Amino acid sequence: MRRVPSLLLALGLAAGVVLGIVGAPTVASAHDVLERSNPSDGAAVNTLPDAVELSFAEAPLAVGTQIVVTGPTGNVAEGSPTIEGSIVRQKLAATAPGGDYTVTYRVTSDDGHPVTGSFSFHAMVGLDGSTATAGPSVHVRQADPAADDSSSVFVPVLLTIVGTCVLLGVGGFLVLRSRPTKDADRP
Ligand SMILES: [Cu+2]
Repeated sequence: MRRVPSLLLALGLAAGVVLGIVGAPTVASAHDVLERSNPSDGAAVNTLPDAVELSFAEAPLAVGTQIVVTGPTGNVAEGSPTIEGSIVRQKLAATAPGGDYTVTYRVTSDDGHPVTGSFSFHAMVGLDGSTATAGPSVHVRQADPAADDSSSVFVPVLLTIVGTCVLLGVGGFLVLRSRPTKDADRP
């Protein structure tokens, strides 16, 4: 009798491990992450471009896109962002001055989940022709956009635990059900 539960335990663990391995890359690749931007994070550019561009790993969905570009005079994003393939473009107001800028974005990943993050850059000369009154401040690199995926790590772990529990439960049930027959067989 002892061999049956340990065999089931081994099967349950094996199935759980397989679920965990198969589940992990699927979940991790589900979210669009910011791959590059123009200007890039921490960059000091001579002239403020008339738009910021965010390049994602995959094309975000058209819904729920928000880009806020905050500079010395507040938000200078003008109009709605446009999506062309995996690139999200946000036009900037012609009145935007030189200085430090922080871009905060929110896009909808192709699995429907929101992806948010931010990055900063410095522009010496603004679109209004003004020169930044101060040099670039220290740019603290923003948290990795992929850090949003930290909660996803728990999904494969959960799958492993749940998979093991379900298989052990089913196995235990079968063992209990077969017990009277086996006991009756014994002299
Ligand atoms: Cu998702």
